[in-house]
Amino acid sequence: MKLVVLGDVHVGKSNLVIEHEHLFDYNYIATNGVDLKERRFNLGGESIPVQIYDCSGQEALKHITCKYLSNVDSVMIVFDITDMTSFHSVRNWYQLAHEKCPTAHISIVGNKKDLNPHRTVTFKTAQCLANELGVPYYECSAMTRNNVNEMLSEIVRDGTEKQKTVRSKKDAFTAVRDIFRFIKVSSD
Ligand SMILES: Nc1nc2c(ncn2[C@@H]2O[C@H](COP(=O)(O)OP(=O)(O)OP(=O)(O)O)[C@@H](O)[C@H]2O)c(=O)[nH]1
Ligand SMILES: [Mg+2]
Repeated sequence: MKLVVLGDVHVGKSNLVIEHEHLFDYNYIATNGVDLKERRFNLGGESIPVQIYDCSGQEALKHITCKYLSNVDSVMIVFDITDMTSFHSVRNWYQLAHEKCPTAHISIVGNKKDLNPHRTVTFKTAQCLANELGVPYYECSAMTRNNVNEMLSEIVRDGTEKQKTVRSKKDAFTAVRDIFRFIKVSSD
């Protein structure tokens, strides 16, 4: 499964997708381009391999991100609940994802929940945007790991399910097209 992580700079994308708590970095190390991380998720006893494409939030590096937006199964759009500007960018990241990966499962994530007293984006505001875009909304903290693994497992599960539906629709379309081709050839 291919999962792409989008969102503005400094919202916590790289720290969100780390495998172990002790890897959390209090220092900010900007992602340069796109980092590929391989992780496995256990879903109902099955170990699912996931390639996580952790993208830079820098506007100047968006052209690099765009190169990785084909054959994507799932897109996570992250913002920082204490940073309204990063929330305002969610719509732009959504448009990019929707345009470049129309069949991908998309979700919105409000990170840095541990900074709740300083939040500037309410849960309700974020949930409203997610409802409008028809995608799920999650909140978590990459620092305390609150809701991170639960959320990632759910995103992997839903992304996998969606791809199964997309694939079976494609198969049905191909089968119907082949039948029509066969009928046409037979009647010629
Ligand atoms: N308090 C708090 N700080 C966090 C959390 N997640 C990340 N940070 C901090 O936020 C800063 C940015 O985190 P990164 O994970 O590097 O952000 P990014 O979105 O990958 O940034 P770019 O790679 O530049 O796009 C770092 O200093 C982290 O320590 C969180 O859940 N809570
Ligand atoms: Mg990063």
